Amino acid sequence: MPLSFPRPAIYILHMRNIVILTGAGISAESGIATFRGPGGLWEGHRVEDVCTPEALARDAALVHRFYDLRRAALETVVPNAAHQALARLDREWAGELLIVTQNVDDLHERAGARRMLHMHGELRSALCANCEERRSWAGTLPPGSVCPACGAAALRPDIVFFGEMPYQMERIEAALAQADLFVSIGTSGAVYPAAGFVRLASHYGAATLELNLERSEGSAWFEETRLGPAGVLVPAWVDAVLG
Ligand code: BJW
Repeated sequence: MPLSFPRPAIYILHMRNIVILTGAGISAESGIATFRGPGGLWEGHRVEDVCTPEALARDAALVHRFYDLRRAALETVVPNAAHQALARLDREWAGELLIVTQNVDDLHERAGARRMLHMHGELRSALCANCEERRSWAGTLPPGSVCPACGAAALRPDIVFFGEMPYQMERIEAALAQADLFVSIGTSGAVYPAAGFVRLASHYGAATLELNLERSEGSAWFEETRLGPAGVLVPAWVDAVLG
């Protein structure tokens, strides 16, 4: 179980390995809708209509169109202060750092973050359902698009649907096992395996911090929770860490 009180600030002086998990909340102030709650991305779409392998098989046109629209919408948004702050942390933090994002937008990398990965896929990537090759993709991706690697008409959005295995789980779990600090930013803690990272990190001895607009489903597992918009909380936290 987590400690009852936050560890003293001196702990920051001794930490070297940081793992950060980000969710839709970090991109909310850039104008990208979150998934759950009022005005959520799926308010007009039932999640099971757009985000399962079964839905893709049933109505590929609907699913591809949904992701085409979201890929196009990336052109209209820019990274916010929270993305910029994490990119600064990436540049200036001399210890180990891994930013694991559940987001399929590219705002972390556009802000300049490099030590990061997308565990739920990327809007600007296509996946071949036949040979599993992933490739950068711009513009629309109509159903039946041909994979340049294997020639099959099997390209689909490179999105991890419910029931599919998220990317790079071994690398994430290895980083969590080494982490001195695990920070979760703007995620509801409703979707596994990401929702379980806090317990894994705690189990291996990491301090745990949640930055969110409101308490997440897994809030009780964190040693410390700070509530507020990511655009305010994240730059303040990064300033404190870089001291
Ligand atoms: C702010 C803010 C601001 C707002 N500042 N904060 C029963 C029990 C347990 C698990 C399962 C179960 N049945 C099935 C499962 C597994 C399933 C699962 O978790 N289901 C749950 C619904 C229960 N998971 C899976 O299937 C995953 N695969 C899997 O488990 O494989 C097997 C496996 C086994 C063992 C090890 C490893 C794997 C795959 C999950 C794929 C998720 N894909 C999606 C879709 C992406 C494509 C798309 O974009 O359309 O990923 S679902 C969606 O949810 C998306 C997100 O990445 C993910 C998480 O959402 P997120 O980011 O937390 O957003 P929200 O909207 O939920 O929350 C926003 C938060 O921001 C809120 O907290 C706000 O307060 C906050 N916020 N504004 C700061 N300004």
